[in-house]
Amino acid sequence: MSASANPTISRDDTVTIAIMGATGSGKSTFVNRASNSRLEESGSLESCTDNVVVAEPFLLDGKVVTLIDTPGFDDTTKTEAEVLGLISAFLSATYKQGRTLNGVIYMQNITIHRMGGMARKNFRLFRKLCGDATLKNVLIATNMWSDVNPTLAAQREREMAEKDIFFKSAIEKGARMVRHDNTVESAHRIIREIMGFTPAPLQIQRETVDENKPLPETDAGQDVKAGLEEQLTRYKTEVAELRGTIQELLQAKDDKHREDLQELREAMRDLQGQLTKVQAEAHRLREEHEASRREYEEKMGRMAEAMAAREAELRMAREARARRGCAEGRGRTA
Ligand SMILES: Nc1nc2c(ncn2[C@@H]2O[C@H](COP(=O)(O)OP(=O)(O)OP(=O)(O)O)[C@@H](O)[C@H]2O)c(=O)[nH]1
Ligand SMILES: [Mg+2]
Repeated sequence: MSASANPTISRDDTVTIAIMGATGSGKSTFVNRASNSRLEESGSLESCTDNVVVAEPFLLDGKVVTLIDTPGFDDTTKTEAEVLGLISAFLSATYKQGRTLNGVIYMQNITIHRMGGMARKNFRLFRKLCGDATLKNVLIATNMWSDVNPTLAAQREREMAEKDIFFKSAIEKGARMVRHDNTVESAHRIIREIMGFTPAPLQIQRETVDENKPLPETDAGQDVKAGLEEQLTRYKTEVAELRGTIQELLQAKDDKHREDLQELREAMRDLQGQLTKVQAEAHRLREEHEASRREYEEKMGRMAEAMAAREAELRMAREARARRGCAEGRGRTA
């Protein structure tokens, strides 16, 4: 028997799919539906999944399917740079172990009527992570259809597909939109579509592993870096302006400005707090990425090994079942 024909050692029967999308878009719910897992779902405005989480592998059409749940770049507890660090460390650790994703599902809530700044940024970073060449392996799964009037939802779906601000350009380059109605059948239908794709590395995997680029120099890393630099410039200008106003009021030595001064000083403290945060974030991305990358990659490497071990167990269980089935069949025909 050839290696590929032996289901206990074949890797051709492995399907790995990453689920990405904005926070609260329904990623963990999709994973739970599809794999019968119990990953935590969010019932509040706070983000829920703040790490990369590997779901229990499950069998679908004889294949071993593993879904990877991820945090959104707009996570409320982790910064964009941290989320990018986590996702890219997981993707490079698994790629180094010879695993290539069969596809990526980008979850999109159909009830949103505006592609706000955060949503746009989330999708832009997602695209930089994937790269144009891998968009053919991307399904944009719209969900929450039951929460909105069907005619309106269908209209939004069309808008999302046809407007530049949404997914038009990604669709032109190979991504496709599919509907998910929050049932197991719907989740499995989407996964079956992905099973037909040819696995391909994402851009971030090619950049960090094949080209050995540090994270801040990848396309996605540069995007995050540019965003931080923009924020830094804006905060610095605002601090300078506020300092000037405070100085003017102090020079006026007028008691009637005392309350204004108090408010301005508080605003200044807030602004300086924000500025310090952004500076720390920019520093982390610039200086500490190597250390955190190593740490993340070691952790993610262990996670990837555990994932492969669980898949092997599932294969063995499937084989044992098949052998039992054969023995029972022989028993019946004897
Ligand atoms: N009606 C409806 N609600 C959904 C669907 N998918 C998710 N939800 C609800 O949306 C909320 C957020 O879902 P999650 O699965 O936690 O979203 P997430 O993308 O994992 O969020 P983070 O972990 O914070 O990034 C939960 O209250 C879910 O019950 C869906 O298809 N239909
Ligand atoms: Mg989640």
